[in-house]
Amino acid sequence: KQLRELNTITVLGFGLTGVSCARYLLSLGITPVVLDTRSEPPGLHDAPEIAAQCETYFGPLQLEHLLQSDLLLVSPGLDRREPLLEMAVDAGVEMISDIELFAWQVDVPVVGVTGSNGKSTVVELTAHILRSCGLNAIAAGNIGVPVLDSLLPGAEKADCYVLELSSFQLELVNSLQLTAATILNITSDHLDRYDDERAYERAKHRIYQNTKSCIWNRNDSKTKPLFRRKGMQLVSFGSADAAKDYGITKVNGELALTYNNKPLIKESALPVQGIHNLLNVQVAIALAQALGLTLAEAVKGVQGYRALPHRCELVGEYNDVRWIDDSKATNPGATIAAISGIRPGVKGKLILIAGGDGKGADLAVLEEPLTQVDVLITLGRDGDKIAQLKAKSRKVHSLNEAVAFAAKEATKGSVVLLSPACASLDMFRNYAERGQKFREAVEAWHALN
Ligand code: UMA
Ligand code: ADP
Repeated sequence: KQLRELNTITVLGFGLTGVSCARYLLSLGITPVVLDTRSEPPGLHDAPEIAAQCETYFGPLQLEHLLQSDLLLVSPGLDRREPLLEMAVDAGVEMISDIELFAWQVDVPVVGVTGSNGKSTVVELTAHILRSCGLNAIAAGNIGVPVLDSLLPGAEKADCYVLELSSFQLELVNSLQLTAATILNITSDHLDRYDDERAYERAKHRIYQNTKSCIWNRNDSKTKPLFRRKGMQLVSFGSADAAKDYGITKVNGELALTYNNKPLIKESALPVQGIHNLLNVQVAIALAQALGLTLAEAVKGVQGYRALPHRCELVGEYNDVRWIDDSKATNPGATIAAISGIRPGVKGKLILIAGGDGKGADLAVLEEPLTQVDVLITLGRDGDKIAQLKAKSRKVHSLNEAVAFAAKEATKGSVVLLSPACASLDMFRNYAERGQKFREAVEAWHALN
């Protein structure tokens, strides 16, 4: 596409994505108009030099700014159901995401990962495998690295990309050609941004639009491509063994990954544990294979991977009680995976700290998994909704209070798990800050007691 032929390109949103869009356009000699509904968007402080080179309007959106655009680059944080945006679409203004602009320019193979949970783990692990085989694989997208940054002049040339794609980003993608892509799982999330679950699922399925090899989860039929285009390959993974594709079996009482029924590697030889992580490893191997690695190279490449922080991370062990930070569990699906993954190894009590901003999700799906929890501690805006699901629970107002109560309840062999099933934004800057505060609270309590 000839971007330079367009009169006005407007960047909507001036957070991480907006800044990277504006920076990229400036590098092409194009001066964009930049809008953000916030009067002081983060980009103003993080990249004042970019703001200074653009025409900027911050504060409530004005329709005329949208209608004067030949192309609108919309940040993922903006709800497309916003009436002014709908009016602009109706008036024929083209609206794309930064991912779509990236797709217009990229000239090396790209694989994509979406799903309600496990995206970042799979993206990092896949990139790790590829790099261990000498490929310069760039991990980008929703993981926190805007895709266009890697196309700036002077940026290191990638051999391939592993993109984490959120449903918000996928809504505005049409021409991304993926060598392989996966929907890891679909559980309730982001219902504050979608009219219903179907709309969220449809956004996720856009990842298969122009994909050669679609990697889907046999445990979750919602992840299977809705149609099979000519040339499209289907590859599956799942927790049961299968004659074809990736599975899991038991070898001498221990879980092992399989491919076409043949054991590949045992769980104890992997750098991540728990069934959900075994599924993540299967997908990372499948993505790496789609990019040309042999099965043996991909399996070997898993070695040396280090799990990301705040995902079932052990942050302390005191008096035979383990404290686990799963702050990244921002929806019920992730918390259910944590409870079922951790419960079998708990000899004492399983103490769960949950609650926060539920984002409109149906928290009632936690009721059955909560029967496996011995002590429930709730906090945050939607903490009460979780508390209602269990006969007995303790409501607290801070993580310090939660840690103090948990420490008193814990017996030898217990596990205290922070896995909130909710976003953190009602009480913290983000999930990472929540996890960090948890760790600090755990350390502070044990320093004093
Ligand atoms: N916002 C406004 N007005 C605007 C623009 C944004 O109020 O005009 C608000 C949004 O409602 C949102 C916040 O600002 O609450 C951030 O939105 P943004 O579009 O500016 O976000 P970026 O800083 O560009 O970060 C985005 C992704 N954020 C979202 O999708 C909300 C980041 O994913 C991603 O890492 C980054 O682009 C680079 O690609 C974060 C995320 O929370 C981790 N993603 C969601 C998730 O994983 O569940 C989808
Ligand atoms: P995402 O990028 O999709 O948020 P992460 O890898 O950051 O995924 O993990 C988010 C949360 O989901 C963590 O709490 C983690 O323990 C949990 N999780 C990781 N992989 C899976 C999976 N395959 N299924 C369910 N939950 C998972």
